[in-house]
Amino acid sequence: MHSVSMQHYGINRHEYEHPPAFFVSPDAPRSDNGAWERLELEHIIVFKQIMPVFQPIVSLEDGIIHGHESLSRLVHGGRISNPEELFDKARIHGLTSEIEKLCREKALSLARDTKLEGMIFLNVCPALLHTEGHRPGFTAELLNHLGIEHSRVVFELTEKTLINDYDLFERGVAHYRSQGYRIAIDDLGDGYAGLKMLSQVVPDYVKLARFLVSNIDTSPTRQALADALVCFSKKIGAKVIAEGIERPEELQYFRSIGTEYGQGYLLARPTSVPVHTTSIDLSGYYDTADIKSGHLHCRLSRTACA
Ligand SMILES: [Ca+2]
Repeated sequence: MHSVSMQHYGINRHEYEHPPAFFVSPDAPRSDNGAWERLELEHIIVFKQIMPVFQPIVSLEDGIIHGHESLSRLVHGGRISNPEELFDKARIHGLTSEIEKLCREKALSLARDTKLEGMIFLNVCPALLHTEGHRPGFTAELLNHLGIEHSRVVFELTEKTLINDYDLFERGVAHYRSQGYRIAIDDLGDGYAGLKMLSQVVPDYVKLARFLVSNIDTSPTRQALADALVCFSKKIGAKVIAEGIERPEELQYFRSIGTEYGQGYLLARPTSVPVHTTSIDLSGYYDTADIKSGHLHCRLSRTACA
């Protein structure tokens, strides 16, 4: 794979600082899609056309902001319209490592520039932990350069690509851990590999998949599954984050079973300029009856987990 850089494409400083929007003619033949996709990806990489946004991760006990997950938005104006598609196409074209490095560089630089406080959660594809071309120490160099402590960084591992070699995967995680980073299992409940990861890598955090969180108050089945996962996580010493909380009932339910943290539109939307507040007021979401039933449920959970 050749390197994708400004020099490689003969781009001058002005073009780099004022990047043109990426344009694909509607008349471009569909059979050329692969070539256009590659060009589009290279355009994003060369002009660094990713905008990071941060979404707070909040304590469900007292509303204190524990940290932020960094998410990536595309600003290049091309056909690739969302981050999921971006990573799918990058994998097809062998550019996953370049795209992930770009997202990481942009996120950490913005975190430093905006004086973001607390933990910084970064998404990483586990397959990349041992992918050729992903230079070990890249993040360490970047963090040292930006003056951000390693212990503030949490890598969220998800199964965007199948993990074929678990020994290599475990060595990759051990390597990250030895450098002081924290580990989270992302989207737990979305696929069987998440459970396998959980059994092999004792994570610092577990993030419950959105489908488990959505409308949990109306589904005894999802409640049973969430209760079991929260209970299991407590046993192995991992903190649980319920992602995608959009309704007060969801917030109330997860608080009632002793879930440490929540994330979602109800609490705060992702934004490129973090709000400099240390906590979010949750008092409007709990009434006395909820707290009573919450405590009861919490006691039962804790007894079951003891
Ligand atoms: Ca994530």
